[in-house]
Amino acid sequence: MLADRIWSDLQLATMRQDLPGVGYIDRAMVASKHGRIVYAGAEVDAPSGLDAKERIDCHGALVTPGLVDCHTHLVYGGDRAHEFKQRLDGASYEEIARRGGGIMSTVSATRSSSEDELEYAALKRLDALIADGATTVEIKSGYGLDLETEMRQLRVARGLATKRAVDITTTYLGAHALPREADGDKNAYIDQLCREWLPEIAKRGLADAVDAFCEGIGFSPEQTARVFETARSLKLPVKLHADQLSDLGGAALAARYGALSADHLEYTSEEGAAAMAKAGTVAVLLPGAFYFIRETKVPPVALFRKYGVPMALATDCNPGSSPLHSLQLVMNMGATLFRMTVEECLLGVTREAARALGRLDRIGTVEAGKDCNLCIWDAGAPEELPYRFGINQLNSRIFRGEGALPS
Ligand code: DI6
Ligand code: FE
Repeated sequence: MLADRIWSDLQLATMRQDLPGVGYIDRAMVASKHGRIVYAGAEVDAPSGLDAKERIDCHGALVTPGLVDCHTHLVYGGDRAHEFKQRLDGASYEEIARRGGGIMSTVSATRSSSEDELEYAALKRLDALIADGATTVEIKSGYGLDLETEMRQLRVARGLATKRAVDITTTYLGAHALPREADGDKNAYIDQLCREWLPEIAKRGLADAVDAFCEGIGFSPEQTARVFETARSLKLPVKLHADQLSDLGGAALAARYGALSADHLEYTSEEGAAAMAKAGTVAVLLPGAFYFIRETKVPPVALFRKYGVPMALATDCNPGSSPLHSLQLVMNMGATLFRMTVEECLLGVTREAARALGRLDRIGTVEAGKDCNLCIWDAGAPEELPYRFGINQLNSRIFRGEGALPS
């Protein structure tokens, strides 16, 4: 067969499920045709007659799948650096919120931003993620909280895929916070979301999934369940911001609705972990938010291991609790803050993140049939990726078979 490109002399961390750990293959090669992988494996096992129009010698570099950021809030107006400064100067979160700050300040800034302004700001953040190795990025709405602005966020998010060589998936997070005009009536807000907004967003095909913030300062388990019922009736998969600040049984609730993922999970109980394992719900851990809000309760990684819950890692890139734009740093934080193993950190930003998006059929591992999304690293061993921080170890990034060649 004549492929388009062959990358040879790789140390390939395939992340294949049928191989242990990171699915490591030494002296490997990858061949792509029309953007898809046609062969990935040992050079000595390559089918005879496999050749390519272009061959790239990678001189023993480590290669992984393109990284997958499965939880971001990338599209929003303004920023919250001034609040960060106020907090360092001694103001409490509550004081800042009372002055109209916190999540509501981002809602105001997002509502008053045009589509172009939102896109311009989002592209800067997206470019940082791309330069760091991301080839797929999930983006949530949730800073509009009215139909028009939520749709604007989702349209901008979808449009980013036409501006950059990257896959975007979108998530409707209308149940993120209660806007001022709702006058404190969370039930009425959820009524309107379920009756009018979510069906409209589904009809327009603007969201690939539906999320909610189940928390004292967000929405109750009952309100969350109503959102999930509506999503299910519209055939949209669900995921949940669960057990971030307290244990409201969010993980078990997500599992009950067959959620793709439950995210944060600092306060998840043993029952929650067991329920997630049964439902196949991925645990998405977000060390950037843990670090930035100085949380001290670590998510129950040992329980997730015990029950066999797949663990993903993501940036949670957002202006309030995690202004973080690097999956490489996320790997390091997964290791240092959550004591995850090297294998768990690498799988967390590739295969398990793809699973959390319901996209494992197309991305997340390096094997024949999948999109040819690769990261070629200035590293020779997998442990080098979570080991160094504050340095970009990406040599080149391939998206659907195309991209910069290694230097
Ligand atoms: N959990 C978080 O950490 C963020 N949203 C959420 O549901 C906070 C978002 C913000 O402060 O803007
Ligand atoms: Fe989040």
